Amino acid sequence: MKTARKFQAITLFPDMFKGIFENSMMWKAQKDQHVELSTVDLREFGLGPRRQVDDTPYGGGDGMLLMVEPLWSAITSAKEADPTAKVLLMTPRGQRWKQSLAQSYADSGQGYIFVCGRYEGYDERILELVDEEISVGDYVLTGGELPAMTIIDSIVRLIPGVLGGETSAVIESFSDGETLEFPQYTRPEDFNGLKVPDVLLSGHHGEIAKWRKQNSKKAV
Ligand code: 4GY
Repeated sequence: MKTARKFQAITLFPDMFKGIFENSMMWKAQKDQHVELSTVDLREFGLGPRRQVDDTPYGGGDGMLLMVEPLWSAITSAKEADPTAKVLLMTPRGQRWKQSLAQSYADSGQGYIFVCGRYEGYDERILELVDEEISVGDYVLTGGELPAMTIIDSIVRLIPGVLGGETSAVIESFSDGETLEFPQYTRPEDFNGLKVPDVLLSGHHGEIAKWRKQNSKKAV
């Protein structure tokens, strides 16, 4: 029996992942034992009766930082569940996520632990436990949850057997790393005067392929 790869998200807001982990693709990927998606509630590793996870920065400055101890315990706990998992920190300082990375993470067969920060940042010492720092773009969000969900979604759909139809890898575009999708149309042929390009109705497969190539957006 195949054992599912574990994707664990460490977060103060586990409920944010519910709708994502339960969408149809994610649900099927889990049912078919490709992945096991779970959250680790950082609050459970907080300090003292108040389960404190944040504190003010040494040297002064605005806002609060996630403390090293609760994060360290949460990551250690996630690692116990999956000792070979790679630890990924969601941060605008990280390497920019892109399709080729999604592809290699999908191919790796690895488990992953997504560390989702809040407040003004992390105590830097947490980097001792981090394998990769990843950014989804040059903007600052209120937390790492949306980046983690974005990354998980982009990986899971590339795991062989997950998407279903399977033609998509061919149609799709970004997979060669150079092009985005070409324009596509479905019925009707004429919507209030907005027409489908003739070549797509022509049945000339060579011409269609050429048109699609010419009309693909180049990735930057
Ligand atoms: N952009 N790419 C991002 C982000 C939120 C304060 C550190 C991003 O990946 N993560 O904006 N994360 C911040 C919130 C703590 C992470």
